[in-house]
Amino acid sequence: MKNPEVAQLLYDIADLLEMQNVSFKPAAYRKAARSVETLSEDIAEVFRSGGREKLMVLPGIGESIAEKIEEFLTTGKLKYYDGLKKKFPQHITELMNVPGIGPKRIKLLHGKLGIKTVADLEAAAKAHKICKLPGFGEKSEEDILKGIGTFKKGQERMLLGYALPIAEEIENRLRGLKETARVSIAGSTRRRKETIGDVDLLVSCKGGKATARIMNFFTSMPDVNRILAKGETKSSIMLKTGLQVDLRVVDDSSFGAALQYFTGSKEHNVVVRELAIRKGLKLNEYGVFRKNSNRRIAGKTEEEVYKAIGIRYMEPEIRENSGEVEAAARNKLPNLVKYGGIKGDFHTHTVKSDGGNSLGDMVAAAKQLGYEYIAITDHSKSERIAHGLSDEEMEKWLKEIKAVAAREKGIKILAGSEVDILPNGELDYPDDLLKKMDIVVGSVHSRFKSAKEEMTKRILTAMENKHLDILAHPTGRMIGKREPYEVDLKRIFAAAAEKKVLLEINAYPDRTDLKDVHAREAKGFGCKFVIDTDSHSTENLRFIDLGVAVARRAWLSPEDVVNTRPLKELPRFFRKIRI
Ligand code: DGT
Ligand code: CA
Ligand code: CA
Ligand code: ZN
Repeated sequence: MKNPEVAQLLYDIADLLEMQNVSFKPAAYRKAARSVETLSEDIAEVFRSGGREKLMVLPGIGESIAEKIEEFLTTGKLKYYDGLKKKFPQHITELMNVPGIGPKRIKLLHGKLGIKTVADLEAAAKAHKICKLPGFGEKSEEDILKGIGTFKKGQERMLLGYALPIAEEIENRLRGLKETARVSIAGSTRRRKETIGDVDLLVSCKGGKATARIMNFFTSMPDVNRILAKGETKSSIMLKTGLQVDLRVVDDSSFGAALQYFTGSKEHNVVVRELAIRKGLKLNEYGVFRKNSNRRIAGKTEEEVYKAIGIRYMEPEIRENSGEVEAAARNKLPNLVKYGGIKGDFHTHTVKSDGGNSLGDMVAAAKQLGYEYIAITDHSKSERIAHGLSDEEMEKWLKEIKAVAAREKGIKILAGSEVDILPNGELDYPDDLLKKMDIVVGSVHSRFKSAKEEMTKRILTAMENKHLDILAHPTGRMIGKREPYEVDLKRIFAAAAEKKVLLEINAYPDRTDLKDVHAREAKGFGCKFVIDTDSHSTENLRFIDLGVAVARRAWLSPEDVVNTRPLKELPRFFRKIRI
């Protein structure tokens, strides 16, 4: 999968161009980067199958960028990029990835303090050298240190949305080998945690000799950068994308026990093992054994392992020692939302604002997914960078969407907007315009650093507006890029339940906002949810399962999530949707 590498290259070019005060081009490169980053197919494969022309079919990729991607894919280098970099200190692109400092400040820090790397930056901040520079203060120095923290966290762990396709690709390759019997992803990837430290894979093999062949195959895959360890039963590799993958090979009779063990979490395993001991049993990665006789009573499947200990099988997403073992013992496990159980998306963008595809493309893609409905929610006027629509433009756009909706038979198209929640809590369009929308999604997109009370009031005020249907990405975080804003979530949840404002679980890979623990807490307040992709292209619609994963980790049932409901039930949850 070449996508992360190519996307990073395009992002870096955008940053470098921005540092030279070039206009328009940086935005074009960022759009292209996002398009590649979120592509489901391997970009190298796209290129192989149809050359530069095929690349140019992708949203946001024109001839000049396609040419550069081609050069990078065929030679592994890009002259244009190397040329741009020459004009700046060596590690400039690394510094650009630290949230909170932009091109101008980097130039200044380099000029005044000779800062070249993130390590330099951290040292200078800790030595209080930065706060003394013109235009900086104690606060901005603190912010830089926080930004470095966010950056480092982001370096150590990969987003689930990017790690999962890579893991699944390797899983499929292993499954294709004649030597393997059963193959599964394990660890945090199987539990669908929002970020992944390393990917764990488990296979069982047919016969003893097969082990070596499986390991040889695994360590010599083309995307391996380094072999970290290679043994009979365990190997570790580092992929070119910087992701570590561990593979364990076990006997097929122990596959269930090994899968249970290596799926974790560690905390879940501790509790399950204690329970086994209390029942006079012993549990390890080889099976469940009677303590006295050491006779094995289970191990082939996970279901069998849990059953032997006297509890129900539980889905990997809830194995976090947060009450699941007790629930399983009392037969009180939740009925979790299902992958593939979503019937529509309430938050999507088109080329009308900052999306990469047309209304027609988005609708066709939603139909392809078998959806019953899709809401088109382009940005409101204050979102200048995202080409938000003025009152008049939005009014006209709603009419256009509704005209298309009236002709469309295969899917219900809802005309709406992602409307900014302004700093004073007002929505970014007047009420008589909001009234014309089938659906209103409200978002905070500015002043992320407001004090907690101010931000809380801002959102509570927005929820007073009876036109608001959905509170989008309620904490504003972007994993590895931006910390959540300070807000009193308990008060937000209480108000959302009371005002019947739906809370979004935004499925976009670096958002997953609300996150698992917050969504679970909100359910306790009686809140209802929607799972949305915030798609900026047709490709993004498939992120929906990342949102379903969050909902499952939050113990949500289909009853809690409005877009598991068929179209005919939507009027129960939205004031203005008519069917
Ligand atoms: P990660 O990689 O940080 O995203 O998180 P995990 O959960 O994938 O952790 P990892 O890769 O260190 O180990 C995979 C699983 O193996 C883990 O979820 C549970 C199991 N495991 C690893 N070490 C231990 C241990 O010391 N005790 C127990 N009970 N289980 C362990
Ligand atoms: Ca792991
Ligand atoms: Ca591991
Ligand atoms: Zn959006």
